[in-house]
Amino acid sequence: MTTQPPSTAGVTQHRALVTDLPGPRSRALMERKTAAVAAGVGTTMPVFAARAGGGVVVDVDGNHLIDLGSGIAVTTVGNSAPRVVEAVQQQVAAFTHTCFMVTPYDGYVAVAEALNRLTPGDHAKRTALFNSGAEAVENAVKIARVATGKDAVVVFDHAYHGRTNLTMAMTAKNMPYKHGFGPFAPEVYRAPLSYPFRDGKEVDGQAAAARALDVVEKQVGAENLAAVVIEPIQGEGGFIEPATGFLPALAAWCRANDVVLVADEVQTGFARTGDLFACDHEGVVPDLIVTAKGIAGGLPLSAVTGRAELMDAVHAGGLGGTYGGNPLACAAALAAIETIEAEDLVGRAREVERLMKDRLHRLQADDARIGDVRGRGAMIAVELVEPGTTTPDPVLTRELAAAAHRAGVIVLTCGTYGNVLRFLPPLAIGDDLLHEALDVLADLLAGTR
Ligand code: PLZ
Repeated sequence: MTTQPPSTAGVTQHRALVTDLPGPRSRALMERKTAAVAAGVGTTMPVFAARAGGGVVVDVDGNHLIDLGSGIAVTTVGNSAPRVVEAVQQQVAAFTHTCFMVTPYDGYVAVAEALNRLTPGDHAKRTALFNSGAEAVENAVKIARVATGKDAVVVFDHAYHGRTNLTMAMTAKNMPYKHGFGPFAPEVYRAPLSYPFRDGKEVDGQAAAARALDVVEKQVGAENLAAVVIEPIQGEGGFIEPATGFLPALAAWCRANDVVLVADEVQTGFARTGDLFACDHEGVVPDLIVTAKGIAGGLPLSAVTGRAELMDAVHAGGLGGTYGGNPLACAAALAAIETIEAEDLVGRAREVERLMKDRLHRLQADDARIGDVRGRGAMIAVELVEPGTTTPDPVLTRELAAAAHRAGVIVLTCGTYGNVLRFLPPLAIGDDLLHEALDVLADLLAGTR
């Protein structure tokens, strides 16, 4: 139950198109973008944002779009959430940067304390702050290597961990993330995931874990392995929830074999999945947890939090970076965390799941192209297939997403096969907007039959 009405940052909460999408101002800006910005930096929609709040993004032509993307799972507390705005305004007027490694400040320490308190497990913890998800994943690997004295890293099929050199090696999908950018960092090995929709019922969580661990033992060897890195629900890979028991079995194996279990909760963290962290769902306690995105209400911040003895294994000066734990980002994070707790956004994410899954299951019941409805909390997806099969339908997925965009609903796609429509609404969105977005989707599905 929300204890106060969700914040809308002064943005009227409705969908309204006053031009075709993209409108003339967006089209003009897109021309400037093409002339000025590197072609490799793509955009999901050719529509430029002017302001945003609640469940709405307003574009430069005055169109009001329903936001089912949250800037890729970032603005979980809403865009320009009031506590975030106030905290950042105060901080920006006090000081913008000293570098924590030069003259530290209390905001960084307070964020570390909050993460140590909130992340799974009641053991002694430490936290280090960085800027991006990829940077934090890299640092988790650095920490695991020093702490174990071992080199190898195991990741999974369909994984996404970032675009830097080490994290490209860890990310599964070639296009667009890796193509032409090698050679990649060595000592990264890939194990099969648990993917219930594609595994079928015969491969339960235990069996899928045994399959993965067999690959790890035969092809890597626990005595060479520093870390197993996994997204508890895969994000870019297709919102894949492993079967129950998969994550606990991996965790038990890591514990028994002196291997650091790293949960990449960059996309799943901070109430997104209807738990504060997705690991909480099955009571899995990772040794290190990587967070970013939803942590700071839209400001760039990421973190590695974990067992004190692992985190403190690194020599002084071994972890850092000019901007890591920037004071504005820390102020925003403290305000975002306060918002999550004060407004029970974990509970709100569960309500969003119920509403969306109820509607999507009803759509699925008479549309065989919806092969699977899955995800948790406000991280929900449909996997689109050729009717009655598991053969991916990326063309339909692309068409539906493009049509939703033209209708003023921001949706994203994902998945190794490009056939997953995913929904990541901000938790400041109202039920009426969610229903309206799903009405649009239902009409579009009906129109493509
Ligand atoms: N780990 C689980 O989801 C970022 C990437 C979008 P950064 N996902 C969105 C794109 O096309 O670049 C992500 C993630 C998981 C790590 C990352 C990387 O986080 O903050 O983008 O570096």
